[in-house]
Amino acid sequence: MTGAAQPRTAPLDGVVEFPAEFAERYRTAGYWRGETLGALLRSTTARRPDATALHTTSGPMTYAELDRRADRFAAGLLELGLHPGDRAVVHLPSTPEFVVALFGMLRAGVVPVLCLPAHRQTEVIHLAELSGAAAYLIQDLDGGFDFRELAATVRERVPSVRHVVVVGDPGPFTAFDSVDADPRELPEVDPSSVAVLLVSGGTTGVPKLIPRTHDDYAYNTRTSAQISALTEDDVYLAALPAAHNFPLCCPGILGTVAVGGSVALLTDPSPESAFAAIERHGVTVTALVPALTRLWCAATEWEDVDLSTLRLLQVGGARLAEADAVQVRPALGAALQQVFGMAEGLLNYTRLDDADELVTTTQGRPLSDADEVRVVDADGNDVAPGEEGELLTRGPYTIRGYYRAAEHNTRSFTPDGFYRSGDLVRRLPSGHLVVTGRIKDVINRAGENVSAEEVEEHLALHPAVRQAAVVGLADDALGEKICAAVVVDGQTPSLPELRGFLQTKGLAAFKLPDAVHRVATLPLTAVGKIDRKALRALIG
Ligand code: OOB
Repeated sequence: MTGAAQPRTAPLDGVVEFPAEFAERYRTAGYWRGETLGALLRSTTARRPDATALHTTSGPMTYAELDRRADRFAAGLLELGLHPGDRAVVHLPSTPEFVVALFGMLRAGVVPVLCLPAHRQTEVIHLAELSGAAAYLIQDLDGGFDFRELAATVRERVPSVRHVVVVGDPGPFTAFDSVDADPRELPEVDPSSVAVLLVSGGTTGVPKLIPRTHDDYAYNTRTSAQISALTEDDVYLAALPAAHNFPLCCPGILGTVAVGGSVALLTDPSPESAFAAIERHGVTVTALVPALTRLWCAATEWEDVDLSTLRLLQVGGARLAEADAVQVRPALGAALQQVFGMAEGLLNYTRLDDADELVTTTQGRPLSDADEVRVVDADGNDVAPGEEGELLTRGPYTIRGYYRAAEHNTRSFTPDGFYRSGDLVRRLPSGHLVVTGRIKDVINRAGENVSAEEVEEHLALHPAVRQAAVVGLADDALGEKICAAVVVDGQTPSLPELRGFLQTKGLAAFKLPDAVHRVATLPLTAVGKIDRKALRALIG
């Protein structure tokens, strides 16, 4: 249904493009093949129309059916009045509708802004405003939360949002199932245009948007699939939220579709529900954060299930302790693959034929020969081999700038286009990286990135709080827990009170502090910034 006669999608404003000589190099080397993500599904469907694309609660959905539904959804979106190049905030749990909507949007040239299910009002309004979203896609209810109420607020506060599309009972909005029209000629989507806007963990007050192009994301997907040896015989379980880069594309859902395998989706990654899904669908590959990995390994002690189909467990998002890494094979019977990635681009994988020692003690090496990685000291000079430093990177699938964030980009990228990851690493002679810490102030709580500044900003709104600072402290169960230090007038608000207050401000549950400490003053650095290192020592 791609019509050559249709106009090409116009480039989005506020995107930092790859410099021409790099784009040229990546094309010539064959990293960028001029393919769109919508076409990925098309070619698998042509090859394997009757194979199972998705396992749904009402049975298997074939590639032919997924392809048809994606086309009908794309046509339905255009009929609704959306235009190629429009943005739409997608706020759906991991369901078949997520996959249909994603491919439909990719084919219509409508750019999805991929919110995580746990995001709430603050994040959604910010992302809708920043992207100038024309539509907001939600599930009616999820985990006891009514997204239609949130949608009403979003519409009120963000005038660009003209349409709310609801999976389930639509209330006053548009039903997902009604976004359905006979396939029509679809716009020609430029492979170098932005395919998706991913949401960053964020180092500043609010999340940033990460523009990933069809070309770069397709390369990311295809090569990840090769590294994980994914084939049409694989059944991939999306246990983490589908909107996250890891289960979406590393190789995840998109990688599985690219090779013609089957995808099973999970909204609850607890061992009980995940193990049942693995047994039911014969899952071969899945991806987890370290906290869940530990939980799953422990649960094999009491859950009596057959996990023998599982061949590969990918673990990433936060540092996996060696003690947990060595448990994976004995407990789950699957090989371990560590993945150190970032939505901004660079992915590191341990390889399937790496020695056990590398797999359990490193976070892998870059996906591509064209990934440029530098490890630098505080002055930006390369450290000696094996020494710790900040990871800077540039390459065929790493962004050159956040979306509509010119000022921020001058800090997050070097003048020659390297992304400053904020991660501290050591590089081994084999090229494998060991993540040793982070210089940016993002707290990694159970694999979720939480910006210290964002929580601080909200805490400071409490009437009794004069000043607030937030740091992550090591925690056995969570990796890091969120600890707030507050300077207060009068009585110190209790932890439950502060959490309740932040929730009324619309902060997502995973960002709420796990502990609160009263301090007389906050330690400051020489230039007057909060000295988190000193603070950690104070309250840790
Ligand atoms: C993944 O992506 P993001 O964008 O949610 O978070 C990226 C940050 C990294 O900069 C690093 O600080 C941390 O999360 N991280 C790890 C890690 N993987 C990510 N820290 C230590 N060890 C690891 N294995 O989290 C992500 C994206 C794609 C694949 C996997 C993870």
